[in-house]
Amino acid sequence: MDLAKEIINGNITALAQGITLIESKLLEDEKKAHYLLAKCLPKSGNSIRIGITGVPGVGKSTFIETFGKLFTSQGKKVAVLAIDPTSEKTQGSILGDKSRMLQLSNDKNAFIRPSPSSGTLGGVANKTRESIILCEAAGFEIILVETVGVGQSETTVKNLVDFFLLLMLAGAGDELQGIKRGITELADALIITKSDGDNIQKAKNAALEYKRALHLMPTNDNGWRPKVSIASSFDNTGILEVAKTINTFDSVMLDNGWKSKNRYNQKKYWLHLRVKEELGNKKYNTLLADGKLQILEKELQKWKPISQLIESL
Ligand SMILES: Nc1nc2c(ncn2[C@@H]2O[C@H](COP(=O)(O)OP(=O)(O)OP(=O)(O)O)[C@@H](O)[C@H]2O)c(=O)[nH]1
Ligand SMILES: [Mg+2]
Repeated sequence: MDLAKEIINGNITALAQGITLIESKLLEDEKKAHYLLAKCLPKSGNSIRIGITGVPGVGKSTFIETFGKLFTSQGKKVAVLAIDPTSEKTQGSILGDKSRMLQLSNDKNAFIRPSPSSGTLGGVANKTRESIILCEAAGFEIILVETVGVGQSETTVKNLVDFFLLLMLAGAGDELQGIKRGITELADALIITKSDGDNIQKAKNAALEYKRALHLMPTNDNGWRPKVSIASSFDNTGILEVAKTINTFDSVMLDNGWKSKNRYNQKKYWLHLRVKEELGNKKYNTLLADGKLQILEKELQKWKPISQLIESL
């Protein structure tokens, strides 16, 4: 079977096999994976990539279930991927609990894949980055990347997605803490979760506080000011609004050229990070000084997989 062809035809079994190949640590699989990526890359990119983060228990998986169903009900294909570098230690990786996504996991227009389970944060996230390429080649238009909010991972995920959602709890005594920690600077939207039952007023208050605080901050470099809203996955409230916000964001950023510019910058980020992680800092600095990386940066525009470019060094 020609795996690339099958993936591009939208064969989900082939997609799952392709991702397994990408995640494989066997040397003989590495070449095959590079070949597969090279074939899929020209068919990739036609999607909205959305990162979803927040502390454990904030309601990420439940949100993704409701949010994902909204898109599939509109006839869109939704892929859910995850980044959890701690999952090898804790065994149960995020998304291990498919029970939180029962409906979505039975939806023929959805594809759910747990986090690759070991390695450095950069290494794990890089596998997810490559998986995104395969999902897009298979025709998935909405890519959701779930990650646990553990400091460093937010920056990494930010470099994988077009739009970054930060889920927060109201009344946990942590209002505005995100702002102090600088996470909110990464977020394109802040959502106060579990806004249902007795919690609605608390959620509204928290949203107000965030709005006030964010108003004082400068806009992002793309002119976007983070949106603050409340939502409940249980009651299915506030979910449609988030989707609308993201659709607006996407069309504005497509039109003004920011989306493609940002994606190219992200590719450069991964090229540099992978070279550092795979070849070491010393070699990286030499390559940089010799202008070799700058040449590879240009190659990225020709749909060359990063893994293949690094191999050529
Ligand atoms: N009241 C209420 N509870 C919710 C809502 N969404 C999730 N929960 C509950 O919050 C708990 C955690 O939800 P998850 O979706 O597993 O949270 P998570 O952020 O994915 O958690 P981790 O994967 O462990 O990081 C569960 O008990 C859910 O039932 C909501 O909209 N309203
Ligand atoms: Mg979860």
